[in-house]
Amino acid sequence: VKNDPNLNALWCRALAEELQRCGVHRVVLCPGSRNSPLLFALQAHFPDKWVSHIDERSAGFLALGMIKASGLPCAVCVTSGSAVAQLMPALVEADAAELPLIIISADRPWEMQHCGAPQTMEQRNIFAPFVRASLMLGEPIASDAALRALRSQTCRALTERSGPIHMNVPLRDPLPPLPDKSPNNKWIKPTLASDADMGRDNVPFTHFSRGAHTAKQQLPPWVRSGLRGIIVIGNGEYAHHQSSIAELARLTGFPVLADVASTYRQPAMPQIITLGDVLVQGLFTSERAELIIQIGQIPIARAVQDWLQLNDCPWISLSNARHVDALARAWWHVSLSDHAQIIALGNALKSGDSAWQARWLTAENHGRAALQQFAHPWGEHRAVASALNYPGFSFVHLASSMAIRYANVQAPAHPRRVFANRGVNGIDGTIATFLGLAALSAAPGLVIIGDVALLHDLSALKLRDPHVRGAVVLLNNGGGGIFDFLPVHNVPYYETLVRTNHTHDFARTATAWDMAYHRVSDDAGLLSALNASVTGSGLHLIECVLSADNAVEQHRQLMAHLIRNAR
Ligand SMILES: Cc1ncc(C[n+]2csc(CCOP(=O)(O)OP(=O)(O)O)c2C)c(N)n1
Repeated sequence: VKNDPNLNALWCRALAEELQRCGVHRVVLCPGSRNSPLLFALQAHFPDKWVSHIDERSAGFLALGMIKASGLPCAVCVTSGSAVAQLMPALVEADAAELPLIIISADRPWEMQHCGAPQTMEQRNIFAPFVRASLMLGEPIASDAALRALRSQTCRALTERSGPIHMNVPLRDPLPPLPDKSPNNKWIKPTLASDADMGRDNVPFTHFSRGAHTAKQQLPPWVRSGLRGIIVIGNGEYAHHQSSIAELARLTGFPVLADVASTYRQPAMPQIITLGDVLVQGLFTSERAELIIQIGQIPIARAVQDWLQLNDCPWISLSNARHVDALARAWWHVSLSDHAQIIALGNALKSGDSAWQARWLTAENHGRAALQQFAHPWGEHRAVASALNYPGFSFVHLASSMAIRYANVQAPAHPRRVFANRGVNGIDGTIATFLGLAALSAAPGLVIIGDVALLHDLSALKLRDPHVRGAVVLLNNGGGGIFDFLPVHNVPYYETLVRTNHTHDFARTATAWDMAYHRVSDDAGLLSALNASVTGSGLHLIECVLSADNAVEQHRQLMAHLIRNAR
């Protein structure tokens, strides 16, 4: 990769080298002519760590899945024009969830801007509200100073605050990495100093330190031991902060209401409450906490949100930059990265009211026993419970809408990771994100998804790598079932305008995408299809045929049973 036949190849090599040396884990490459110098350079610097895909929207979500699976930054490279705009859905999710999605867009040079040149639009700062850094490069220049600046600024952008970044890279013809034989070719490779040409030896060109934490704050006077406290954790990627959170829980003894995709519902974590939704509507309805610690996003269950707000007590928000305080309740805010401050907090709060803590844990145990004993009829809860409890899947991805809500009740604490795109709660990109997660996992994966979300992202199935194994469990209730739970279901034209009822034939979808297909309408059928997907090869589409008529009633009956028994 040292020989650069033309200036674009040199420029893009320097860029790709710094991305690799700064720790970018995978690259997703979308085809185009303007970005072809970037494609070749990235492919050369990420051998075995690149994948090519035609649809930029899915490519963005694929990279997002890879970031979630690895905990590392991943990049997506696109050509100029509308291709760039296709990355917006994955980007807004990455922004809200604070995930390091690195967008690299090729652009036309300045002389082709604002004059009607083909495939050219305003790309500079197009993503400004959603990125932590926008590196808007100029056209390549074969000079030491420019190459050093390219390397240094790339390093800086990659070490800005955690979250997505955008690099816009204008390139002039001749584009491909071929020698330029045209008579007016001005580029003859000058003798460049080796650090500008080759960078430093396998380390980032410039190391940027993230800066020291703010001075330690004095704890407020209301932080004291013996309190009836509670910790709530919303869905999100908190794996980097798990030891701080677990230590805080251990020190305080507070019950931890952990959402299904909060990275905390793991048996190794202390005091997990999975049935917070049930307990706040039952045993604890009229009881109040003396201190609330909210970690990350607000909890998904509306009942938990409502109950929390009834508590007129101090509220601490432990969060990263984005999820500071959605309910505007916090008295005090501490950064989730500030391990020392979190431990100081835990030490000052230890130990909470032990009788209160014991009652939450006992009610949780009774509730889980009642959940297991409940004779679930065939329906959405039954399908989700069977899929979640089926052994052999190495990770689970949950679609927004009802899949994650049913799973929030059904999922026990389990060592495997549970993911969901809950930054902005989109139903888009669910399959592509799942395939990004699956690309980094040798064992079978499971995605549970509604029919509308699957129809929304069918083109992502093209992404399928032949090694991907697992199951797409489709909850087919013929439209957006979540809306049946809302008052809107009584309004005329509801079924056409909101629920968007359909009779799509998913068997034909499976044939078109060459997937093994199972159509199941009872639990035995589902279990045998799950078995086939865990033991067989490839990705299986398991369509659960569900009635649109009884989901709301079944959910209410289950919740009533759990509320009665979780005491
Ligand atoms: C990108 C996007 N578009 C629209 C919505 C609004 N929305 C929320 S749920 C939903 C219906 C989902 O239906 P389905 O995937 O079948 O799941 P179900 O509601 O039946 O569980 C829609 C359209 C959204 N969240 N995201």
